[in-house]
Amino acid sequence: MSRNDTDSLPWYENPAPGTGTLAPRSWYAASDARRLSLNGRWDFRLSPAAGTEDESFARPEFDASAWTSVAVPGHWVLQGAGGAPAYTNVVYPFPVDPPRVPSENPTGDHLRTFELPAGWPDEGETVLRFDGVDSCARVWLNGVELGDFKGSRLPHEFAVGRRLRPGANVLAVRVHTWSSGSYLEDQDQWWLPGVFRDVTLLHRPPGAPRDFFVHAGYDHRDGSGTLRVECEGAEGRVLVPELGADVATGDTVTLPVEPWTAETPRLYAAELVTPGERIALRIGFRTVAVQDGVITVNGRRLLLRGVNRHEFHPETGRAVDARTMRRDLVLMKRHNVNAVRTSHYPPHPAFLDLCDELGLWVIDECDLETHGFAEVGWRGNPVDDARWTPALLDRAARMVERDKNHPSVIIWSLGNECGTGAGLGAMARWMRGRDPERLLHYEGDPSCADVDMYSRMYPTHAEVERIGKRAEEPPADAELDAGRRAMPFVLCEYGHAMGNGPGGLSEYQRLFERYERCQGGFVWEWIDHGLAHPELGFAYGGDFGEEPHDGNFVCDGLLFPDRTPSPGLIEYKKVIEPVRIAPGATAGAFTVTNGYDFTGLGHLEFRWSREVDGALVASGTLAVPPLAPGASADVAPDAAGDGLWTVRAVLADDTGWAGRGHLVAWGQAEVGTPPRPAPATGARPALSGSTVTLGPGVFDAATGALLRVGDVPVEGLRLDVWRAPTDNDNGAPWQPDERYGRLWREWGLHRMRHRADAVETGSDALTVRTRVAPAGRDVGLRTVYRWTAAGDRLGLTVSVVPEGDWRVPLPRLGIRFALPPAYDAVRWFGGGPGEAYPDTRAAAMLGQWALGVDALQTPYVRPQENGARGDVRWVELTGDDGRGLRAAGGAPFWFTARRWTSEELDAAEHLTDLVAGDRVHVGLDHAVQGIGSQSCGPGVLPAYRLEAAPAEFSFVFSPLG
Ligand code: IPT
Repeated sequence: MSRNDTDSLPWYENPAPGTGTLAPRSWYAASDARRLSLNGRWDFRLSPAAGTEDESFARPEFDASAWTSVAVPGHWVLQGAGGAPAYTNVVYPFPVDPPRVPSENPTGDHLRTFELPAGWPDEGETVLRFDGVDSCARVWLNGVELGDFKGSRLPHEFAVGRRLRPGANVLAVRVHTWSSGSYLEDQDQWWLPGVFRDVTLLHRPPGAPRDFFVHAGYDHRDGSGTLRVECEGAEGRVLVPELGADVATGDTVTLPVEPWTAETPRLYAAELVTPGERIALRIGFRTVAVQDGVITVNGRRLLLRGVNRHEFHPETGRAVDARTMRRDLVLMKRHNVNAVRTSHYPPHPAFLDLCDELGLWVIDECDLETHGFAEVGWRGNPVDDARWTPALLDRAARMVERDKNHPSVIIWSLGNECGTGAGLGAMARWMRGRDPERLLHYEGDPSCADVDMYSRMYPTHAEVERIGKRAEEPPADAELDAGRRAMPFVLCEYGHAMGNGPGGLSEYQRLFERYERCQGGFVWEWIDHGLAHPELGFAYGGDFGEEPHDGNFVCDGLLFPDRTPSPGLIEYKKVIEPVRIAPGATAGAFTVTNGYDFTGLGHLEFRWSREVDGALVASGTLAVPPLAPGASADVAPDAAGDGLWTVRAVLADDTGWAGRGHLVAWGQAEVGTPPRPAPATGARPALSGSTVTLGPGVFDAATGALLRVGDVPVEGLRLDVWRAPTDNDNGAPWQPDERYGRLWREWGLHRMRHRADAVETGSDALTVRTRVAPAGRDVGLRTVYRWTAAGDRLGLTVSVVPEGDWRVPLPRLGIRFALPPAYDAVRWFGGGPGEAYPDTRAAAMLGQWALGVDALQTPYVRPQENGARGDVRWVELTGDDGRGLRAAGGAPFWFTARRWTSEELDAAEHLTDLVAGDRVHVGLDHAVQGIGSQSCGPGVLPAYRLEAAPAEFSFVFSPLG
């Protein structure tokens, strides 16, 4: 690409950022200047290619009556207006030939006729603002071209001047799906063209500021705030009535204030008063720094308990309405999340207002990712090609200028996954120059040349620990090593929440708490990007026939697409809880630790309860002394006794994000010996015809198969090792070979065969000897079922001895059986109410729980193993008539119950493939393999691997009703 080449390219292929737009400035929600929203129905026409020179549609007299219409903000591909969404993660869906894009470049022409409201001022200027157009736009007003721009998730303004007319005006916008900007926007998400954020006409009165920059620092040593508002293009005063402050723009005032933190989002209502405009401000005083290798705010170390948030709505894509934005933040706050990385682009500007108000630390990330160049050895990477630098600087400026007045934003991020290059350095220099009061982040450059923190995605626990000790492997260059080793450390992405999981969050959290340098991280990611689909429920990559695509890798969130929290979010809430309540040294006592970074525990109320056999026997409130951040105290309820003690920390008052009583943190202790099932031995098996009866059990005499427990028919009870591999079992294609989903199938664990070797009727037991082994392999599990009984109790002890050279862990080890479909009411004592696996069990609270079989299922967008309950002592499955089966464990166990088999679950690609059969399939597991995070991260930690090893476990069954 030579200079002349790019000059001769059409505007949308030229790497230059645009023409005709105004310099960027800050976004604000309210002022007394007039504004007119141009959101609504727009006339729309889709053309298959960008090449058309026909611009007649932009002329005011153009007749668009034959066109269709779309909603703005919106993506036309989600509105039945032609075309379809397409998903790729890393790979560009077009040839990598920057800055050229395909001729097949679906082009949306948009038209909007609007009435200029009466009294719209003549004097001053009027600007037309686009908050987001994907991927580029060329704009005409009343037939006169205003200019063009790229930078999908960034604002662009034009001065409309005399082109605006009283009465009717016609705005024409041409949008191409692909542009040179697409090379800079290779984020892992759906490709969704359209005018997807607001379009607004804004009056700029004479004497109004062109822009302003609020500097509001906090000095934790003396409790003072320092305020200075730089104002460009006008002079004025800043009024902060609550502080009695009235200060000229440009002047500095220092006065006692309450600081802003994510825990205490103290905002002062203020006003910027200039001759032409009064602008409402909300000022938060805080100071961000790196001190002694640690990120601090207001002098204190931060622990980021974060999530990566893409903008997503299952119906409207990246056009996210205000209610949904607030909902996201309320859900985050309710789940103890204190930080958001706006992956991988600046969000809708109003989102940051909400972060200021509700209290979240924000890493604001620039709209920049060139990951697809990794597929071609990073050849031609725009961040390493000076011809793209103006576009990079334009993006940096549009983000920083737009968002610079938000106290919540403490870190700017250059972008995501761009490799390395001088363009990034240029962005960083500009950002530092413009805003030295915030920190810089970028993960993709291991030298950390441009940034203030060492950031990584998906490292193992072991590596995080080494980094925590500042003892990581040094990079080749000693100088770089010294620089980086002195830096604080964050995980910009970890805990890949794809499908069931992520596992191992607790272990990361312990590292963040242990090592000062490890300042937490951001789980990948907030929400599944499953698009609502009439036949499939939620669609993922490939469901619209696109090629290439990356399948369900787009569904890797802590929320399901409809924003229901997944078990991953419930687990994360518990793992990052800001108060630790742990069993204390003496029975019934608890150690309470304040894990907040800034506040005491005064906003919480502590409530205790004691349960025996699932019944509440006593409860009360617990007096916890004032505790500074990091401090602990031992406290004991004013009562004693055996049973299950639970202490809950709940909100003492209503907040902007949850009401009084909302559960923030909890801890439990079991005091005394938990009851164990009475033994079931002594009864004598009796042969009669083709069956053997043993206590309530009736067996097939020839095969030893259990047929009934009392009146309850039981089918197919046998050893089970298979589970429908989770996304984390399957791992990502680029992961090391220890990808169990694949290995398990290679080893044939999905097709185990059961050979009966002996059925022995003894004096007090029925013993069935078997060998369970995969077809095509020479490994096996010698499995002996020993049945005993006493009264109405039927005991089963299963012993398993592996044979051969097992080189893979087992998915699970337990028994399965099927019950009639009516036995679908489940009650259990154990962990609950939600799903748990060995490395995702922090949130499982001990207690007695009841749920229907259908409610036990977790609706992962791509069906997979789910719904296990852990630490179970007993479980009962009953029908409406109260009849059913109870199973108690010799030791705590795991159970699942579903209306389909693991094989059917495995075969399903979408939830709509799961069809309820005429059985309830029950799994009672002695042990299960952990979950890990290998769909894009480390696998299962060794402690949670279920190795094939000799095992023995037992259950006692009894009929109910
Ligand atoms: C990393 C990306 O930054 C993120 O956008 C997303 O794709 C995530 O992974 C996986 O879901 S990049 C990955 C190849 C490490």
